[in-house]
Amino acid sequence: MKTTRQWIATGAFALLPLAPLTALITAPAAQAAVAPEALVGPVADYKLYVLDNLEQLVSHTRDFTAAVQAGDVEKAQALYAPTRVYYERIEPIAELFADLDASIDAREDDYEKGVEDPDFTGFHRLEYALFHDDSTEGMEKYAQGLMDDVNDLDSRVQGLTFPPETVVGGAAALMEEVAATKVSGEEDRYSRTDLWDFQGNVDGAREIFELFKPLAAQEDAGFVERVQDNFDDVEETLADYRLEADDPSAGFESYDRVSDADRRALTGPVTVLAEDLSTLRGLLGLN
Ligand SMILES: [Cu+2]
Repeated sequence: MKTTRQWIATGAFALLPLAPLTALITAPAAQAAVAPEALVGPVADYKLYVLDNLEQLVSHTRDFTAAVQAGDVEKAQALYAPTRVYYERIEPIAELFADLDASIDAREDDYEKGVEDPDFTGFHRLEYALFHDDSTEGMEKYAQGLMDDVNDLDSRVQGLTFPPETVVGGAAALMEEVAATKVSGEEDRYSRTDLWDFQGNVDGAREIFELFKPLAAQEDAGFVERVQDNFDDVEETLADYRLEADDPSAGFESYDRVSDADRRALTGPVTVLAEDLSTLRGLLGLN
């Protein structure tokens, strides 16, 4: 979920003394040699990735919301994080469906009356019920609403055109958001499943990078290598918190167990990654 508040946070991030970002703002990269037609393939492949994740999101949301409807608190709690991963992976392009991003993934802070606000819906409304209240009472309509929104999102994206600058820019913006706000643990404050979301966000941003990588490599091979190393660093840090090293489906430790020092350690490589990714648009001539 990207709100005005987060855009501001992202903007504030841009004020940090980050050399490549500043350089990008003040002196746009020389006209890149990448031909616009060359972007068609990667964008088409990215759309397939998004549609594939949406298919998974639909089926996992069906199970998750069914557990809520059935009043099975324990099952719904267990399905919460694994369901969200598919949404978090496509978050780089959330601005293409901002209304649904709000109803699916907004936080209570985005609403005047917080948790009590009738407009506060979606995953995080259910998270509050499941992990704060330990209950599904009164949640039937929110479960149904989430399922409807996810179905709506799935059908809407089928017919959507993905502007390449939105896709490439989205990867950088999402990593900035992770470093600037998500590391604080604001996203999953009741379930403490933040690391699942981080991994989803990193997966989604990396997919974009990988698809545009051959084009970027033609412009700047050193850049590509650096970004790959950054991604590896972030993934290694996350891997330290996997419950089972060789079974990704086992998920992650509770975010409560990640110390302040470790949260800071995570911010470092994510920040560098965001900084570097923010120059990818310019490199591809998309500014
Ligand atoms: Cu999110």
